[in-house]
Amino acid sequence: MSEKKRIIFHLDMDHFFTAVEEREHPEYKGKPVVVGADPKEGRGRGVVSTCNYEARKFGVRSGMPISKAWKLCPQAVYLPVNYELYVRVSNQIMSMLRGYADKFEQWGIDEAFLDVTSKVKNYAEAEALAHKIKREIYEREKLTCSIGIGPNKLVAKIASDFRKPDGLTTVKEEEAEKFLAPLPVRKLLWVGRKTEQKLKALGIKTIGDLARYDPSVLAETFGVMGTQIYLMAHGVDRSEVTERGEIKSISRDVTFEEDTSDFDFVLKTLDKLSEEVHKDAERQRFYFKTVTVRIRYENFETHTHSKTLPFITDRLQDLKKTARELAQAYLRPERKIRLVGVRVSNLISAEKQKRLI
Ligand code: TTP
Ligand code: MG
Repeated sequence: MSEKKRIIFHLDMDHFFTAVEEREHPEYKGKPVVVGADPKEGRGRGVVSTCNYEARKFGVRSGMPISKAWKLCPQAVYLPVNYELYVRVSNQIMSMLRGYADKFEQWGIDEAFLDVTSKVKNYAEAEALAHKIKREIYEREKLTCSIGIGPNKLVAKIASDFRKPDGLTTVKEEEAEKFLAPLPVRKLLWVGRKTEQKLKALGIKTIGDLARYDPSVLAETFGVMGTQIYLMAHGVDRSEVTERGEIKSISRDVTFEEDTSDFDFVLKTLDKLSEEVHKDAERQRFYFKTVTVRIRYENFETHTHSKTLPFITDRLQDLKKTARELAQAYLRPERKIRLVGVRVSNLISAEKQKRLI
């Protein structure tokens, strides 16, 4: 007997950071709102984290330099990122959602996959459940979301993005290929800008183009990923919804062979640790916000010192610079150092950050 076909939801909150801000400040309602770096009347550095749909009408987008956003829409309400608040709201939504799923997987701060296979008999019941969830989130949090329903994670994720805000899109297994065909290949998970350019060079722009392409050429050009994206273009994705123990931090430390007061050496070691931590974060596709340095003196007295940056970053230079700054206070000529360590925390999935303009 064949296994029961899966039914998967992907839920994505609408303009999440700004939606939370609007809820907290009803006076912003109807106005363009941008959350991100301080625009400093157009001279500000840093980027837009997100903006509401009113601001999007002016062309403002996530990841855009804040100075450009200011040029496009100087009349918007500009707000700093209140990350702690959004995480709190996110946690409440996620714990509510968990209860509706056989298997649950949070994906970044405002998205989640739910495997609801055993909870519903068919797609009609799945839609009713999705409406119920949307209503409940609205009643509890006064926030809207968009849900995609599909036979697997891939199709569900693309479906949730299809009609936004406050959308609900269902794509059954037999409809998947047709639904995907006209969409740009970029919509497939893991197709970044570079792959997109390479595919374009082969004349592949839409998912349909990719589905019709010779899979052996794709395998030659892109290796394993070539085969994967070919299957994805046909709406095939066997990956399971899996609860991931959220990774809270990434760290590295080193104990010196001999205790040292050569501070140039200590700082260079710190740089190296920063590079390793950065590489790990990059591999796991995390951005970070908090940097912590740990120093142990020869008598085992240990200190940690943290700094939370005013922005989310993935830049090595931000990490190195902050780690060096934090370490300065502990470099005292009379105290030899035994161990140094670097940690990044307050992690956010890079999936959220990658769509740069
Ligand atoms: P998204 O779900 O990608 O965006 P969104 O919720 O703001 O808008 P949409 O209605 O299109 O879903 O990201 C969720 C949050 O993650 C977003 O509110 C802010 C943050 N974020 C960044 O900090 N930087 C980014 O580049 C992106 C894309 C998101
Ligand atoms: Mg969202």
